[in-house]
Amino acid sequence: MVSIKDQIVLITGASSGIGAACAKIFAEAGAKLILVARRQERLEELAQMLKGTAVHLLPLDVRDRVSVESAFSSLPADWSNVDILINNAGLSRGLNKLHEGRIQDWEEMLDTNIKGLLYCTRFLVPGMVNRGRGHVVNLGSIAGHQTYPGGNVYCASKAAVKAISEGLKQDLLGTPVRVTSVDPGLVETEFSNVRFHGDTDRAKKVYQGLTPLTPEDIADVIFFCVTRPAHVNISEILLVPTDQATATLVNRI
Ligand code: NDP
Ligand code: 8X3
Repeated sequence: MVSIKDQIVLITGASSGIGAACAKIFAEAGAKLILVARRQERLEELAQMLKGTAVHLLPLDVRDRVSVESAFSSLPADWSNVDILINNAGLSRGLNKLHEGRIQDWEEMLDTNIKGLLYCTRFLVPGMVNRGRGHVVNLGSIAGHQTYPGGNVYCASKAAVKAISEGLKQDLLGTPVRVTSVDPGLVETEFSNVRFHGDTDRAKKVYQGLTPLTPEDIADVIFFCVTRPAHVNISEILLVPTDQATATLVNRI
């Protein structure tokens, strides 16, 4: 098992859900954490909770290429050699039929889930290649494997993440830098609340009558992937709750 102690782990979307759970598991293992999200106060609360861990906060919007580049290139010297990039920031907006969809929602999903992930990857991976060490973990989704009604643009964004992970792995062949796509099914986080623009009752119904995955379940799998020996690359993991067979086939009581 590869030791995580003192490795620099940059997590996007660390202010909630899967990203926050990743911060906790990597903190317990002694990593140094760079935490990225838009909600600075949430990042500060998390850093407070992780007292004793070296934490550097980068409150920014991953859609803003200039601020991503400027924040990453101005990291202090003892924070600049990122070992593990967890491209987790992402969201869905709406569950409308494509021909009735809100264009603003589409742009937000595509700009965050695809372009934001690309900016972070583009700015950090060259350093990994130069240093001869590194691991990129992308949060894909079951939605990148199977399109479901109303999922259209969100599913497309996660299908793009799947293609980008595969492409990056191919382009990094011959270097020791590893690429993993972690593709969950239903995980109870703020995800559905964001998808339904704050309609918490509708969001709750997504997980009603079944046992969803928890953010900690996903963090656990990510931690497992990055701690495998250097010659092992787990390319892709699709994980679903036991109550979920496909994107749309679930067992509810
Ligand atoms: P949450 O809504 O709980 O967390 C999303 C995180 O992304 C937040 O920290 C949010 O922070 C951050 N984020 C969103 N937009 C931006 C942005 N423009 N710039 C920076 N950070 C941003 O959802 P999850 O934890 O569930 O989602 C994490 C990832 O997992 C996403 O990529 C999602 O698509 C994926 N996923 C989720 C599944 C689920 O069922 N929950 C299943 C499969 C995949 P802030 O708002 O502070 O910027
Ligand atoms: C999140 C899982 O099924 O809601 O990516 O799209 S799903």
